[in-house]
Amino acid sequence: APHWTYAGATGPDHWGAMDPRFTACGKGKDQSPIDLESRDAKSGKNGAFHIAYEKTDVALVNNGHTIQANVKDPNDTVTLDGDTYHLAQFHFHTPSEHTTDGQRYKLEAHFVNEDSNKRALVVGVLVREGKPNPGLAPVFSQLPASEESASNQPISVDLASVLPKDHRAFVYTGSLTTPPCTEGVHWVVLEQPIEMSREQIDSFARIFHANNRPLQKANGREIDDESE
Ligand code: BO1
Ligand code: ZN
Repeated sequence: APHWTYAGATGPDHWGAMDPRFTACGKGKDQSPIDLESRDAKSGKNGAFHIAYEKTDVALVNNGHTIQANVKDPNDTVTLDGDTYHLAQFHFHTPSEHTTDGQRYKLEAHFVNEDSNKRALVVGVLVREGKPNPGLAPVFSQLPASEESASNQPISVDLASVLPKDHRAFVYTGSLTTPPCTEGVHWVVLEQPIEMSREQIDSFARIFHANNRPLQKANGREIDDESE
């Protein structure tokens, strides 16, 4: 089977038909990303969450779809509804996949966490153009431009300094935004964007011109707006 892409005959409109394992991409009713509307905000429904990220070592890979930082440290966690999720990796999309009140951002970071049952919880962080981001500088100064070019050097990233201070978020149930588009993913999209410089954003956009899945139908899903 041909590999999936973000445009043309193997682009998002065709993912569902490309492989029987990808049917959710075409037929799923709880797909991501979606537009998040402030006026839909409700509180308390899903219970509070807590993000506990700290300084951690990562290894960068270019997997052809994004640049992914694989995390070794099991100490980075998110808790939601009394369940603990451990950070496995983070990666980026340009432009953003989620929008808030129709607004699309330059970049979106996805922090992918898993619990002991392999259920995924993704923390989405929206990025606008502004000041250089010192916390992400160690990653964005050495983005591997091709699938072969990654070095094996561990990179230290202070994730606590990367997240916005305000942890208010849209919490909803959706899917992986790439094949196999598996549903049942907890999404925690932080309302407050972070800033990165034009140079930092461009260094990613030069490698991946557009690696965002188009908006999906909300189909009446409840979006809860809450703080930790
Ligand atoms: S995303 O954050 O919705 N863009 C996203 C998309 C795909 C994955 C993760 C996040 N992929 C899956 C891998 C699994 C892995 C899981 C959690 O991520 O295919 O093998 O267990 O890391
Ligand atoms: Zn992603």
